[in-house]
Amino acid sequence: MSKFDTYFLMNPEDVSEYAKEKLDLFDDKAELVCKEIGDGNINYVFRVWEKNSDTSVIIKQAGDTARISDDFKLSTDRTRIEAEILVLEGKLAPGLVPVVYKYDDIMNCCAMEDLSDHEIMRSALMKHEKFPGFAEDITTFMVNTLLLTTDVVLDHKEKKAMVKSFINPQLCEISEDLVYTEPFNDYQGRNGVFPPNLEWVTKELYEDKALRMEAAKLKFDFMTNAQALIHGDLHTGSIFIKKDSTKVIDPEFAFYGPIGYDVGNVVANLMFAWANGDATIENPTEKERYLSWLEETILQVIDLFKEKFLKSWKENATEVFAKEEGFDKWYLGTVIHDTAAVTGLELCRRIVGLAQVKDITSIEDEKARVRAERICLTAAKKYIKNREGYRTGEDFLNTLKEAVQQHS
Ligand code: SR1
Ligand code: MG
Repeated sequence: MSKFDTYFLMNPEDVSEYAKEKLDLFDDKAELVCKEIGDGNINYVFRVWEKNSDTSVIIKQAGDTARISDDFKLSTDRTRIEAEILVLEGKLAPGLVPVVYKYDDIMNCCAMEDLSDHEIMRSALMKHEKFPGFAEDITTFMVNTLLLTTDVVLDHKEKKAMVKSFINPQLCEISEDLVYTEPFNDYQGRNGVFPPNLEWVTKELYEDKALRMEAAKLKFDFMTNAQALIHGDLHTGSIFIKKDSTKVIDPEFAFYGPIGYDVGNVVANLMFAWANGDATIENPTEKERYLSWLEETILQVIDLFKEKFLKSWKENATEVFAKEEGFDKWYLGTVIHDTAAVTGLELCRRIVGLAQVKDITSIEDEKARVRAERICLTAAKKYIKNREGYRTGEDFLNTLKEAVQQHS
């Protein structure tokens, strides 16, 4: 009998005990320290380390509601999804995710590699740090985990079995509501619009019928387009980074959905970093250097993704029609249109919705924050409404720059 034979939500002392009993990392006499370090909206994340040694581990546990609010009742199966996806992603994109040590389906927790020598990318970007290898790493991660799980590459019966195994209805419902519906129709009254922008947001988002129509179409695409096994929440808070290493974490929102959902999340969150830098860096040279690096990174995320996608398609496609001349480029074109749409949706929902981003909310000067939000939302509307016009990284950047011009 063990105290861990029946599920309960652990505190740090329980987690230390758990680590000693259930993992092969520590011996019985080890003196362990444990701290809850999670700052996400969903789960509890504990770091456990041994005093006087370098051994440490992360243990992530799921509760039956989201940490951000008890309104969200969630199946603890999300931890199984997260653990299995991390293992799969580790095979498809070696070195770009943490190593999983153990998944426990009773305690609904997962033990994994401690990445304390890395930093959460959003926090690093808010200190205006640059990561020259990021575009290369994240595009490899996306092409490998996304294209290699589509019908282009996998046997269709195997792919359908994966669709079934990674069905994730409750976490998908969160995205359906928070990303696709509520930024344009606050029907649950959960949005958190910055008061000085309320009138502007009401006119530009809630009252723009054409925009709501496009959001409705995109929501139905998100719910029905089982294209690839997507991460489902690939923002800069789901990425650990240091100068020479990128690790993607937190795939609990994973399911079979549109590829552009992941790519668009990366692009939008780089734009939040851009908006933060633009609003807060005072030294003109420093600002120019940081914003140029972000612009180049946004451009590269799109252009390297496209280049690697077509190369991988040539090397890995198995579907007969995938070899039809021009089909690869047509397919990729639709992925870039979806990417533009999701860039816009993510920009909207993180500014007006329930789950906001610190890049924007931490801008202290009221005028600067109003402007930063309007730049992002103006660009967002174009990405959503004109999504079929986007082809290259430069197209994405031009829209951001036009929005800046409009609010200068
Ligand atoms: C109720 S969860 C709110 C948000 O946090 C997660 O990181 C996802 O982005 C989700 O939309
Ligand atoms: Mg998360």
